[in-house]
Amino acid sequence: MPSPTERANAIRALAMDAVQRAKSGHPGAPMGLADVAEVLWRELLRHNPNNPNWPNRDRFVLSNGHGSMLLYSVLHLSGYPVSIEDLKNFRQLGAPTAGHPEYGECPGVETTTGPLGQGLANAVGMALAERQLAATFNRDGHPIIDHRTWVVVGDGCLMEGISHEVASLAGTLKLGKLICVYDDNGISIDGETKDWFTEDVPARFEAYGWRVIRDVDGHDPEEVRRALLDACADQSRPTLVCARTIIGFGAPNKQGTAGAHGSPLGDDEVADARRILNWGYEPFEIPQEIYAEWDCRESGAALEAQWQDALDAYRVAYPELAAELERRLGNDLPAGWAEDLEQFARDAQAQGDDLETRNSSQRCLSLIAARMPELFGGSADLTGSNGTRFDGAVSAAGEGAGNYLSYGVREFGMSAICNGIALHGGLIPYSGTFLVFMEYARNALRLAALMGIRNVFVYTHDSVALGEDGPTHQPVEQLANLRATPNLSTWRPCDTVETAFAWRAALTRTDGPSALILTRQKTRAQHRDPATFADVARGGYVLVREQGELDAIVVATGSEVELAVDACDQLRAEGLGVRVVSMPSVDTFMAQDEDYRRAVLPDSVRARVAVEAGHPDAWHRFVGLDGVVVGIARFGTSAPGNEAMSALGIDTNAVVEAIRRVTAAGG
Ligand SMILES: Cc1ncc(C[n+]2csc(CCOP(=O)(O)OP(=O)(O)O)c2C)c(N)n1
Ligand SMILES: [Mg+2]
Repeated sequence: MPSPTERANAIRALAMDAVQRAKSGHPGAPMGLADVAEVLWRELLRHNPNNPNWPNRDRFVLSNGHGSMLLYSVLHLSGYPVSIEDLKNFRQLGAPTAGHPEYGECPGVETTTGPLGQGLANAVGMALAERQLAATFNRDGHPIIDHRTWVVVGDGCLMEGISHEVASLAGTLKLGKLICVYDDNGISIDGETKDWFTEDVPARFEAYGWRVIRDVDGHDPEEVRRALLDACADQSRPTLVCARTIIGFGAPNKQGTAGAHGSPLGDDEVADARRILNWGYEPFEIPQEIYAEWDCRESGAALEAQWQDALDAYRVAYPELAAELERRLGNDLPAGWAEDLEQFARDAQAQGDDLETRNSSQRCLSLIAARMPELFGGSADLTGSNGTRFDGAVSAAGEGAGNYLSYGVREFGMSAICNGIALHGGLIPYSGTFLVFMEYARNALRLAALMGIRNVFVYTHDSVALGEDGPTHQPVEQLANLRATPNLSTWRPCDTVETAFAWRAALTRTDGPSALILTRQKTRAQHRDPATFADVARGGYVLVREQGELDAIVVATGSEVELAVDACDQLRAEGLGVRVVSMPSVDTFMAQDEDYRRAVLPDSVRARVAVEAGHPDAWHRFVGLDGVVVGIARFGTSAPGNEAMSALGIDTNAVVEAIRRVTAAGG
């Protein structure tokens, strides 16, 4: 019978062979972590290779995503639909075995990892989601949601600041079903970490309130088993298991050095490693008896079947709760919320109240949350400013069920935690901060877009008009950055009506995140033609139609829409036919059919102006070389909001002047 080491050597061989064949990749971490993975995946992880998405499975996150061959190997060996051909095609075009694990590309990959540290944050989000769902749905004798979240981190993840943010919060929240294994190998790319990473990691995690299991020999399966079982036994707080490992274990010359980290070992070294590991098989050859030992399909099916039985019993005992749970796990939104939100928009249109769009957003949220219990909100210590807390929100910081979390001043951690919540399923996260601090969270937003998950980012204080806090807080280039992010839908509404449409779009969207860009200051409620009301959903529409000839078009977003409308009114008196196009969502508008886009922005009219209190460059796609963009290409200034706007050239006069210029130019 194969020994644990032989089973682990299957991972080592697959990792070094796949990296060798791809001529690139990271053999070191998989070879170093093979013994840990062998115990965890074969004995402790509760998963079903036949149904990688079984809702009550344990979650596993490889935060050190460069070790992707570890994950692909164990998925293959355990019986997931990841074939030996897939491993041979590691890192090749179209293969599910991408350089770093990609969510949605490979069965069993729970999240996209590679940007170090974020996997740990995703795992915190998953553990938090599990606890919330358990608190909501479990009843005595019916622990229908009950699973662990496992995450493996390397030195790199723990050097990254985000690990501090999220480990600190996980400790405070006492996420007891979160178990983190630290691949403590003392090596990162530049060499031995003793010159740049010397803090006492166990003491650091203890200070966060974690339980720490120190000094585990990561190559001794017995010790690893004991540590992991021990970690499972205490659910009062998260656990860090510090596993000392040797990077590239088995490669005679490169093990224990950065040379094993990120490049193929080389043919000779691979051959020597085979000898040292006593692995006498050809590349990609795994003997049947080792496959048989790894195969988790039967045990996994049994685990899921047990849960299905429990679900049947739960359905009988709590039919309504069970139906609600299944609705949420099935990603079905509750009936009626979108219609109610549209009615809210119609009422807002009729009432015409001038509001800060952050305040409009809060009203939308209160309406939605009352109908959508899976909504899970929060803010990075700006709850009041962001307007993210809805009526009746309950704190999720305690043991009981909640739907709102104060994440503390942790923008990046919060955003990546929300990715984890979205990935877990059963909850729909949104989170708030100031637009300018989006940058702290930038890469989590990018990963949400890359993964195509529903996660809503609320960014308030959206321009220099926020005023006295000055240039450190006044966003300028952020909107351009958001709009340049593939698969992110960005909305900058001008009033309550557009804000309601933005929320509807963000929550209806299932294949990617949305950013809602909201004002600190009041904006004017706009009049709309009932015939075009529904066009708000198209992301760009004719808000004010020209009288007579169409002489010029002004495109505006958010708080600048009212400047465009005022300019249009002023010029109408002079006999100029100006059309105002409100474009709250450029990406949504660009997704409309060409006929619609041309009807809004007729090709024949080249006299065009765009106005937005942000960086102007991107607007030239709409106004062309003949057009003028009234924007801000410098940092802001500390002054009351409207003074700052005027000082930076964003006011009605500037728009009027710009229109005069483009019409005089004969466009
Ligand atoms: C945010 C981020 N910065 C830099 C990198 C590039 N990078 C990949 S692995 C690595 C070193 C990681 O060291 P460690 O986690 O100890 O991995 P090991 O060498 O032990 O496998 C770096 C800097 C990255 N993937 N993500
Ligand atoms: Mg390391």
